[in-house]
Amino acid sequence: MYTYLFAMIWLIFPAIVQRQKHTQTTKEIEMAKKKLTKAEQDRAQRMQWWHDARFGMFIHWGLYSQLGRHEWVMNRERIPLKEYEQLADSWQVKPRPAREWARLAKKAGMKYMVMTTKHHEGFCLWDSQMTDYNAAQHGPKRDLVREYVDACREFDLKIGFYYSLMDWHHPDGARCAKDEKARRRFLDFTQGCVRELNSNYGKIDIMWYDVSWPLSSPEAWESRKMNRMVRRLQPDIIINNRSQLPEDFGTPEEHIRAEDAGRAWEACMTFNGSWGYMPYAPAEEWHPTRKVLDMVRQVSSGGGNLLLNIGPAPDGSVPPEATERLIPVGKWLAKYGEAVYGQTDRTDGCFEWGPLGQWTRKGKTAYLWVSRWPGEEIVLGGFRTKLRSAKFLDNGQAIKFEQKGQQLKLQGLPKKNPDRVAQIAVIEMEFASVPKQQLGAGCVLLK
Ligand code: H79
Repeated sequence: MYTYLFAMIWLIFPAIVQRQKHTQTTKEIEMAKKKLTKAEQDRAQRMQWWHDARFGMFIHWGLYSQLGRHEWVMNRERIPLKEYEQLADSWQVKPRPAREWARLAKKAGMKYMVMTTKHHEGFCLWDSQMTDYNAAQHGPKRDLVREYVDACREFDLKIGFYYSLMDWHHPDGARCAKDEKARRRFLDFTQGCVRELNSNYGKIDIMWYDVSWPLSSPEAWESRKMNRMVRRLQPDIIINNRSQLPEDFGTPEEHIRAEDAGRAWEACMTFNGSWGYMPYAPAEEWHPTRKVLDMVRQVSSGGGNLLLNIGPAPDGSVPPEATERLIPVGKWLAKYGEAVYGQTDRTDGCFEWGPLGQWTRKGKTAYLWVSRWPGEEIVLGGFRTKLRSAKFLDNGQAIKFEQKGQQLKLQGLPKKNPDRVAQIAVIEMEFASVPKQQLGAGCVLLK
């Protein structure tokens, strides 16, 4: 009997040890995979403020603003270059409009700004040595980038520079694709502009390249070299993905879709369908406050950012439609910002779609954004996780709840949506672990 037992242990023990060894090594491999490389750690550190910030203001302002028919007006209407160039001298700008933008951005709960230093039209808003087609030489006779940078600093907003690689004014902007000498000249111009922007204005936080037509590779653009220079001049800068290199973050445009997990992203959105000033857009085309807040929610629940655009009038003033909608956005964020700012986790795989509102999440804490208030009771189906507590996010008032089987009922609620700013009240719910809701299609879940 004992011999038999001994023999069994003798046989089984090494197998257990072996097995443990095996699981340890797989674990170790996984740990190693998860361990960030030095470069990834640096990036995570550099981008911490940006992730926490969540919400920024995009500014599209240039010669095209005078026409008010979209920033692509030169191309869309085939305006001859000589005729378009005259807009440089007719451009009149009021004193320091950037302060207005920055004040509004701050009030709206935005934490950073990105301004077009040069759009596709090729007109430079700064005092450039690379070309005299710039705001210091013509029309305004001022360095508008300097004013913008000063305003950002005054209102404690991080500073981003938009720079269009595509250039409709530079004589080599198109022929660089076909003529090697033209390409060399155009790259020297491009790199010279980018060097000036990153050398002359103190600390810059974001470099936001746009359209890289007509060259079709990062090699042709010398993007690696250019971005190495940018990082040498601005060690903490965050660079977008539009110089044909992935760099620090992705830039979905006019739609909100999360990038693959682990990849930072920022959705850039127009307010009314045009980036440049568009006085012809009817009021209905401007995103209402609730829509802006929904965009903020969408990016938060996907771990991304929102860069919402304003196209100022030619003199630099903010269109009243933007102010009217953004002031309540800021008021709302002042009440419910905790559901937005800071490290939010992705909600995919946690929650299902719901008719009364959607979610954001931080770890085990879920925020239900109730945009359709049903009255004194809210019923949520399919939760597999135990709810520990529920309360109103703005005033901390506790909410009674009952969780039985497949139903979670929030009870004793007010009859009407308690949020007076945008009719979107946020309920904070703390679960025992990361929440999991599963509903399937009918009353049965097919596994
Ligand atoms: O600045 C705003 C827009 O004017 C700009 N990006 C935002 C932030 C933008 N311009 N164009 N696009 C976005 C769409 C891209 C069009 C292009 Fe093409 C496709 C450029 C290059 C390939 C078609 C072919 C138009 C030019 C060449």
